[in-house]
Amino acid sequence: MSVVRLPQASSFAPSIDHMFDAMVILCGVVAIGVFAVMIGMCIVYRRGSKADRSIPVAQQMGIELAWTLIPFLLFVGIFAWSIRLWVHLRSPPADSLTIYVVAKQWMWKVQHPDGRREIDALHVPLGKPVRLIMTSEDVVHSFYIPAFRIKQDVVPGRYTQLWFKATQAGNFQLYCSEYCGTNHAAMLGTVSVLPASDYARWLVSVTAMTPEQRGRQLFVQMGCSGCHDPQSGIRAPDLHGLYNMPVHLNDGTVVQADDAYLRESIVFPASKIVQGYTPIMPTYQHRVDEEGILALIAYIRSIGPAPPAASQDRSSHD
Ligand code: HEC
Ligand SMILES: [Cu+2]
Repeated sequence: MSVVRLPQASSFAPSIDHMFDAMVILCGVVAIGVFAVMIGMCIVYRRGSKADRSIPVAQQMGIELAWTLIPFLLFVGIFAWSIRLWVHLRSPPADSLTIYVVAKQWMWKVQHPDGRREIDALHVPLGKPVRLIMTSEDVVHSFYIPAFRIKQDVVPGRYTQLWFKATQAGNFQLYCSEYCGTNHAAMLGTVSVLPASDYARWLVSVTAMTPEQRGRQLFVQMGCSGCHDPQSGIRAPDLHGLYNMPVHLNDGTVVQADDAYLRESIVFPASKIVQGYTPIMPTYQHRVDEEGILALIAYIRSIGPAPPAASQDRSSHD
């Protein structure tokens, strides 16, 4: 359809618009059909008209089957179509560029993998899949880029993700679309899509610490290393190679050390205790903000497999 509309600036936009158009057309056709019959009946059977008002007989199997099966097939068709699209929308490609987003009343804070940070702005490369890992410092917000046709709630205490591939260079509006307090309407940002070479230049135009470096700094400053570095005298699990591995807990269950688990281990260490350890780790809730937690997780993820000498625990985990 050639209706005036927002730019289709991501790889999702055309497929989402097709689906939307199809549903508008389908609903329109049904509505027109229903209203046409209604108005026709009103005219034919108006008071005083000579229409035949005898009670119609016989069941008409053909018609009943048609009006049951056709809508049924249409609905199932739409369901199958939207599920395919949904799965695609929910599955970031493995080679995506990961960018962290922390929402806060009333701003968007962005952390790039190479260390650059920005507020109320998001620079992304053109034509490359980008995955956003998002959380909130306070209330529920919602990250919404209409030109990309993507929207996702950003929830405190939880990581939600979103991915897209920008297909058009330029600036696009970012909104918060979940009412989040007084200045909700001003919680705006600009998404700038840059051709790959401009993006690379933009990234290095300011030198900053990477999340891993910042995470290591916090890990030392906040005393984590005093317990967790392999050479420390205190009995605490070695975090080398922990990321995404199964962890045996003292209640006999096994969990995966994903981002959510690591966050919980830092904020509520007492809620899941690693098998064979005593719960001596203090909570870091209110002592480190969401950006700090993301940096700590980035650091833990970066310290890959344990150096052979320090692999006492992880190897016995499975
Ligand atoms: C007083 C010592 C101590 C300090 C300080 C400490 N931890 Fe811990 N940590 C432990 C112990 C003991 C465990 C295992 C028991 C448990 O699960 O609570 C643990 C568990 C963990 C786990 C789960 C490990 C696994 O194998 O599943 C993570 C992740 C973690 N800590 C990260 C941190 C971070 C990040 C910090 C700093 C912000 C920190 N710890 C500070 C002692 C400590
Ligand atoms: Cu908001």
